[in-house]
Amino acid sequence: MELYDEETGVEIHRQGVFTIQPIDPILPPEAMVQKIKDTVSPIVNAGQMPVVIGGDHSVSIGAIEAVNAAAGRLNIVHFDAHTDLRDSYLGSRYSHACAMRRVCGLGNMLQIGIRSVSRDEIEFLNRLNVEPIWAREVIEDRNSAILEAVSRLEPSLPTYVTIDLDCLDPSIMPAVGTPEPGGLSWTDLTQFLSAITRTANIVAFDVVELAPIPGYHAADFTAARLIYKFLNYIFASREPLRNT
Ligand SMILES: [Mn+2]
Repeated sequence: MELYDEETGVEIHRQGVFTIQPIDPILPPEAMVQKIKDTVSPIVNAGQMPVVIGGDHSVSIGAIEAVNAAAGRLNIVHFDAHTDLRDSYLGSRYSHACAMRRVCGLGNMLQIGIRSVSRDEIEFLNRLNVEPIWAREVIEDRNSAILEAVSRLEPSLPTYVTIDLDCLDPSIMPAVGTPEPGGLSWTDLTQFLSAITRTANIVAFDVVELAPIPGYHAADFTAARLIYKFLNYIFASREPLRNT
């Protein structure tokens, strides 16, 4: 992967990227949430930006709780085909299908790219009086969808972005557990991230749900490029670059 970003001119690795050891999965799910929270908290408290890579979308719960504990109320920007607002799924309240239900009380939730939802989830959204930015709205008119998203951020709040890779169309991101047709393009997603980065103070993000298909490396590469692209957007708007 090319480390120079052709769009921003940033080489984020010069700012320093440190990869910690993977967190071993443990049971039960509540204990895993706590373990992720305990891992992310010292990173936030040290003033660093955690980038959490899953795995199952439930990894976002502990990460968002850790950032909320340190930074208070958040904008929580959620890219996904699914709302993940079930109260429980297959017997667990910490399933990937419940990730946003567990954390939506920690801030101002904005969901983008949604195109698969249950009746219960719609009723829950109605009670919260919020509506997702649907995938079809992005595809019909990306620029107005971006303006809508930006207008719904609370500028004073630190911002956590969680990206379920199934927000992308399966034609470019088939390597997910629950693919849905009619998704975002690479340009849709990156233009949203660019606009959000210019509006809000991003303090952490995650990229989740990659389920690699053996022999199909395009999806893995896309996930890696997305992480670097987003980091480049974030840090392009901050410190001047060191050109050495
Ligand atoms: Mn999803």
